Amino acid sequence: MRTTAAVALEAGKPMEIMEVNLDGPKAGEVLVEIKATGLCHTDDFTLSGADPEGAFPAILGHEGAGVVVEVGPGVTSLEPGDHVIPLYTPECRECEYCLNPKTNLCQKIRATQGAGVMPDGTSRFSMLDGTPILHYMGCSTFSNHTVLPEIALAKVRKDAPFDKICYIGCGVTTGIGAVINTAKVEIGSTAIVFGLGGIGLNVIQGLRLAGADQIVGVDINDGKAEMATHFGMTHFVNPTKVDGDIVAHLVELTGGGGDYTFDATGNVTVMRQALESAHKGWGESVIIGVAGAGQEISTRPFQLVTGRVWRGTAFGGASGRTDVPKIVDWYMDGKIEIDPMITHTLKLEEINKGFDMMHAGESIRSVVVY
Ligand code: NAD
Ligand code: AHE
Ligand code: ZN
Ligand code: ZN
Repeated sequence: MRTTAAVALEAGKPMEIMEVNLDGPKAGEVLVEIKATGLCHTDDFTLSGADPEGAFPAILGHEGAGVVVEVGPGVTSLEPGDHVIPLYTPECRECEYCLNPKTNLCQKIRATQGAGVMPDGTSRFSMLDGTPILHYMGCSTFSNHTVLPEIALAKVRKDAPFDKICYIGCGVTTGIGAVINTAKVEIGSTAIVFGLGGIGLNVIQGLRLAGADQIVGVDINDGKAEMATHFGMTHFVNPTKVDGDIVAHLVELTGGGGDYTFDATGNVTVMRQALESAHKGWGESVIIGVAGAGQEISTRPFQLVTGRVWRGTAFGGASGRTDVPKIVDWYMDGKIEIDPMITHTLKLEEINKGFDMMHAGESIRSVVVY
């Protein structure tokens, strides 16, 4: 079939909207009509050329929701008409990783997914002249139709709005899951969240859900404070307006440091600040942000010797086929909020404008509706 997609032809260039060929689903695969997709900073990171795994031409996008159109041979858990959320972290339920409750990082298709192809080593997308186009994070939600492995789709209830629940495909689950699954924050905790964008705001709402007492938000953009307060932030700090050392300031503000701190910026200097503003003796710092090729984190080992813990999280530690339908229920039941964070709704033709607004700090989440 033919479908319409935003194609990333090369790093650092705007995507181009074009008709592309899409082959039907092979064994174990599913054709999905994407109804809506969010724009995550990770898409921007890959488009910029900073992603060591970035390869072009590719169809980016990994935060979608849609409807099953056709299933390939052997698919048993889905049928046409089912509503689904694509999973860049699949859940095969049989690999060594899926069988270990300590991780959500299913490795069943990680190698081919990282190479931009389906599990059989080929792409379903091509240009009209036949040139192959790579998949991205196994999802490619910047295409109106896409093909995914069955194990990379969460089946969700049919009454949930696509233009909101698409955000559960990355930002919502990552932020809330970092608090609940990865940090396992306890009631009454003190927390510091660096970066109040599409991920950091969901960390904040996760902290409120978990019953944290003090929730400090840190961002260089004052414009992010109002929304963060709505979601549960109790104190805002703009590091560009702090006299002296930001870590010392945060340690004083929290009475010794955060029980839990989170990086949702992707900036390695900020990651160090997050670690060092965790409480001596027990503070845990969770890295969510993704840093570019060649960038490294550092700190004095003494910071760890004296009891701070440095950890990271992917997709908020969530096992997607199991957890994502539950998070959709939380949204539909009013336990979590999504709507205010979706500040802009765009057509596919306007997708590059969405990334411009992300760069300018004007948006929280932009969502493309097909
Ligand atoms: P975003 O652009 O919406 O938000 C980033 C925020 O960080 C902005 O508000 C910005 O003003 C702030 N910021 C930038 N530099 C800062 C600094 N020096 N100090 C304090 N704040 C600063 O991005 P997002 O979509 O929220 O993504 C955040 C990060 O999380 C990105 O690196 C993204 O790639 C990553 N991410 C990781 C996962 C995962 O599974 N680990 C999932 C989604 C996103
Ligand atoms: N390709 C990058 C790594 C990017 C990365 O860490 N991605 C996160 C999800 S970000 C979603 O917005 C992730 O899931 N990581 C686990 C994995 O297996 O990729 C690089 O540095 O090579
Ligand atoms: Zn993402
Ligand atoms: Zn698995």
